Amino acid sequence: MKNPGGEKRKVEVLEGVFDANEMIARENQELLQKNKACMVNIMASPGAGKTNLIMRTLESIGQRFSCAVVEGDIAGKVDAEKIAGDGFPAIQINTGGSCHLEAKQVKSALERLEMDKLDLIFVENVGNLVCPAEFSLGEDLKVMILSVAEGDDKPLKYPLMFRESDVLIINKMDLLGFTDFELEKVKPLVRGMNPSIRMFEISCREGTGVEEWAKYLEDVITKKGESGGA
Ligand SMILES: Nc1nc2c(ncn2[C@@H]2O[C@H](COP(=O)(O)OP(=O)(O)O)[C@@H](O)[C@H]2O)c(=O)[nH]1
Ligand SMILES: [Mg+2]
Repeated sequence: MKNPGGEKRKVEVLEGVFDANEMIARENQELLQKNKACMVNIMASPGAGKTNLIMRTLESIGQRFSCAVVEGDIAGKVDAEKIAGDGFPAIQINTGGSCHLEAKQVKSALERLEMDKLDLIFVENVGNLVCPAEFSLGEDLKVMILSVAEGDDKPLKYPLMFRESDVLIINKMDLLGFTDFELEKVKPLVRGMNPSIRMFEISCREGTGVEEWAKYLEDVITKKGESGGA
């Protein structure tokens, strides 16, 4: 035996990482509840349309609700600059190589925002269909985007993300006819994996489907606003 106890120690370390994250995620939840603010975690592959979806949604509801965005990227601040350019508070987190956001990074971003004035905080997670699904941030809603250009086999390859999400946005519907993406195959497949998931078909490019999604989100924000609070 080359590494006695090695595997067990690795498992214990991993459990420790998840437990520590879970604890801070709960603190984030409490902070959000105290301020009656809603946090939405947007997860997808790089290029699926996370930033565009956030910007389109803010176009639709950003005047009625007070909104801010936390941007997670390995490096750079391109997305935060785009959001700030539209006049919304934006905080960039650089993970420096890590492929997902953790609750403690989001906590430090929330502490820099005027939480008592906010109704909605979008968190754009790092582009990745794997690890973001494993790290809770204390969010009210986990939203994943699958764009039709990525192919319709993704639920089979990345089942955890599809199982964990509350909402699936199928984006780039304007490109459907140029791809072999089979909508009628994907929807029942995802429904079978996650019976309660909400699905919206959207084109951020053309704006189609955005209103229906925005209406759904508006109801979630309003319910949170009417809940307990401080
Ligand atoms: N055709 C098309 N392109 C889109 C759509 N949504 C986003 N894009 C493009 O896809 C690219 C990546 O979008 P972005 O929002 O930056 O993706 P992110 O990396 O997930 O944040 C950009 O060139 C967008 O213009 C859409 O609905 N249709
Ligand atoms: Mg982006």
